[in-house]
Amino acid sequence: MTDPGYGPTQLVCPGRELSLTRPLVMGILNVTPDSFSDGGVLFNDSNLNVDALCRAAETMVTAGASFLDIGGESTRPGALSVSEQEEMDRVLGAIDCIKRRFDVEISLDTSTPRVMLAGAAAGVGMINDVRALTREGAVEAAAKTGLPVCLMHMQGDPLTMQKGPQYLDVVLEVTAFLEQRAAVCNAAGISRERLVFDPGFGFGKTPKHNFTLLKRLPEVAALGQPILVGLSRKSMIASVIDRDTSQRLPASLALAVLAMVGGAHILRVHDVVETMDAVAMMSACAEASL
Ligand code: 7PM
Repeated sequence: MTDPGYGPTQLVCPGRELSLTRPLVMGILNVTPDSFSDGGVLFNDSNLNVDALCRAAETMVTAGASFLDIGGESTRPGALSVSEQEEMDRVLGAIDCIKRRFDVEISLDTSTPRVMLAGAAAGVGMINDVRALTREGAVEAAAKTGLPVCLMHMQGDPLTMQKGPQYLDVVLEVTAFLEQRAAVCNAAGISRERLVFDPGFGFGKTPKHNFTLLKRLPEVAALGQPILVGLSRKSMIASVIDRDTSQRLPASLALAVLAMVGGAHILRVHDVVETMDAVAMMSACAEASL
């Protein structure tokens, strides 16, 4: 639970300081033709479906989302990487469409330096890199943007990460990786205040690894950075109960509450309306007077 008494209290985006005393919700707007849960509703036959994008964004912003996460390169296990220009075209159209209509922070889900720079110029509020700035030139590009950056742990790459992931201690290895990436960022001029840490649920982890990370999330939160978690509709749910992606809302809400109790500050979810209610219940409990 994010005790208001300690830990990070705010995240600074250009033109907005977001308070972290209550967990924040990040709505997922996957603009890839093959996003695993909404099956390319927002982007298909290489055209951005602007109406669908705006409707989804409107619902999420109205419900209280603090961020909308826009990603143009699928990170589905086995996904082939997309060309830089294709990724650029997908995300820039969506960023422009959102920026013109909504007052909400855009989180840009990319590992590509050129896309980071273009996204920053187009007004995104945070870089969300599932590869923790490990691509050539990514640290330098992120430093140049001046934006906050979410560093996520992934073992291997999307093509191979789920082929028998192994750890001696998944929590110790994830926290060591995040600290090591933070040190690289600091050396490149990205101050610690700009860094958000994410354990990367489902990215090179077995179900047991994922549940161990969730159970021991306080150890990740103890690093002192804002914690972002992506648990929504993920396959760790299907490893326990037989539900396809469209039937995973109750379990996703249960995982969101467990993550908040464990110290998560930002919840990356598909279902913003419902998750905001879980945040309200969590906050009512956390803020109850002694
Ligand atoms: C296929 C597999 C499609 C996995 C989509 C996914 C995270 C993220 C994603 C996360 C951060 C999904 C993922 N997951 N960014 N982007 N943390 N920071 O389930 O857990 O949305 S893509």
